[in-house]
Amino acid sequence: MDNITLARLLDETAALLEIDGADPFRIRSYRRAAEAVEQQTTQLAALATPEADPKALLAIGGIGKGMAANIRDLAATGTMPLRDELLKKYRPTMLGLLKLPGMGPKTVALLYEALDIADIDALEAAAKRGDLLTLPRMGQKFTDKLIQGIEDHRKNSSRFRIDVAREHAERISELIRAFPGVETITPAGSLRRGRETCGDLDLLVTGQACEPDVVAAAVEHVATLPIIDKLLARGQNKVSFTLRNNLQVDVRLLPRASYGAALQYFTGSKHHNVALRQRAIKRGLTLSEYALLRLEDNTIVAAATERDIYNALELDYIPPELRENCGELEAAANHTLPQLIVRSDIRGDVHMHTFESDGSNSIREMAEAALARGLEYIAITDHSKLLTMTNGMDDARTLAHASRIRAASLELQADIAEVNTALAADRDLSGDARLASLYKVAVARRESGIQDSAPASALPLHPNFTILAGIEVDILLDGSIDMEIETLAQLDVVVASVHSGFNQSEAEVTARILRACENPYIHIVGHPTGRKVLKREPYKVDLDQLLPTAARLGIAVEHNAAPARADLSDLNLRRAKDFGCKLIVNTDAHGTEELDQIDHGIVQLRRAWLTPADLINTQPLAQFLASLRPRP
Ligand code: DGT
Ligand code: CA
Ligand code: CA
Ligand code: ZN
Repeated sequence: MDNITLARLLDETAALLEIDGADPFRIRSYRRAAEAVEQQTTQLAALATPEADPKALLAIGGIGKGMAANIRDLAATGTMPLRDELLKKYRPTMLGLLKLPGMGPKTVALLYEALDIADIDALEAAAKRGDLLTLPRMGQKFTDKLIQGIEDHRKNSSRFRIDVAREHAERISELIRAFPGVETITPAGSLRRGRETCGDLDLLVTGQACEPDVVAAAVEHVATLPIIDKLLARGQNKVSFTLRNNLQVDVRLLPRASYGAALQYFTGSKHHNVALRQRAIKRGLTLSEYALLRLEDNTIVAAATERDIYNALELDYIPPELRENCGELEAAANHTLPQLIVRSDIRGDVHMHTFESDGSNSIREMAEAALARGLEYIAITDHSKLLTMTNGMDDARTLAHASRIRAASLELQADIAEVNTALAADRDLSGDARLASLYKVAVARRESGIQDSAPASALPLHPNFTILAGIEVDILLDGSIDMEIETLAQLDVVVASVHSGFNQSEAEVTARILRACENPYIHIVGHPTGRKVLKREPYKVDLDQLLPTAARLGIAVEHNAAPARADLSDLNLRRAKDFGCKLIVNTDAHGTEELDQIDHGIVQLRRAWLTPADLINTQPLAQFLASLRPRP
């Protein structure tokens, strides 16, 4: 039994336990074991035989004595006692139901008990017949939502969110890189172009191991990777397989001499490639995945790098994010491609949470993490009171929190000065309990030689780093804001977002947000469409009304960089720019590491052809504050 099958059976057991109402810790132990098994780089079945050292399995994190016994049972018999027991009560297809929106384990158990529903098809049929209406708390509204949810699920389940795809790409690349002679692995296709979702992964591999005379062994290495669920195809220099989650991976191993041509070809998009080939033909050239050739004598014009190919076609190099055949060839020919935004252009991130509401870090921790990433300012914007499940703040708590934020900012600035001075004098502060972590950030920044664009940042830590006091208020169903104007007036940054009433009609949602915009203390409309990539359709806000209104009032429109949200699509970002909106990109981080989500945001901004001048948080603090909507 291979690792993937093992992991799948453990995961299935976890889901069945969940439906059975088992202890959450017990459920989690099976989930963790499934993950641990899947991460292994060697096949575990060999360690699970009676002859193998029993300690070998236990050495794996996430696998204890009981779980090791389960794995031995699974490897020996293809099943285990607990699984058999659960399968007497339930059917394995029921775990598919858990993937539907609004479908928890209790509902799944109820559906099975009452109506013998064990898979999505049966559920859909029952919902359409109106059978669910006989069950408690399942009215017409629930049924309608469910039918829509099933439809969305069918449509979405064949694509993967970019961050999920990227994570898999990195993990697989690591495994491939272990083969001697592999030098470079580049994700191509939609992942490289930065699309929000990927249909499959395209990985290009080059290096000595991929030269034609020796490639066979490298192909063998790839075709036997332990993460492979189903091997789909295996050719001379190509391996295709699927992972346990059904994500397809196409790996191509290519000699260095044609790497650029292959990278260009497999990055796409298809439409960009078609247009590029036509351009080649007009010049008596022919472009393929192997090379750009002269038609008359088949001599190679360019092949090793993408830049060579574009330049040989009298084009500037076109960044992958622009390759959608949306005018990029014309711009490249006329030398008018935009100077696309990059991560280091971002100076501030003004939408994030701490454990005052539903974040997982303190003000100081968020600030130090932002400093480590080279930011110059942040705003802490915890939730307001309407969001009770996030422990949202009322007016009094908001003001108390704001003064703590401002105190933390002043204290941090003083500490930064002390750390910078110490560093300049080669004085070690790592033993200082209060300054140790800040000192560590400073040392790391000095050593990595990160240079920010601001002159002040010649110092390891930006001396004027500022934590702004902000809030993310809720736009109520009628468009009012769940906080007093007097409170908002005392805050530096006010983000207003919709977190409820997703079923309102287009007219209702639009009027509601427009009314919120009339509140003169709102600076930023947070995640303005409320969509969740592959999970939840946007609420029906009419951007053709919202965007011009925001532009007229000077309200900034947020691109939420969280890959689950990617709130404004590339097209909507372009629309926002065309309407003259102030744009801002924020992470909405609920923990320090989520500050890195900014990368996903940047990719979408690049796909929208945006430059640093199109965003307001590329400006230094003073200009940034001045570009927020002025207070009455
Ligand atoms: P995806 O996987 O649906 O997210 O989108 P892509 O763009 O990654 O598409 P995929 O994986 O089918 O192919 C990767 C690239 O290979 C694609 O962007 C362009 C190139 N390619 C694939 N098939 C064709 C084709 O039939 N004609 C042309 N011109 N290019 C192709
Ligand atoms: Ca692809
Ligand atoms: Ca592909
Ligand atoms: Zn937020």
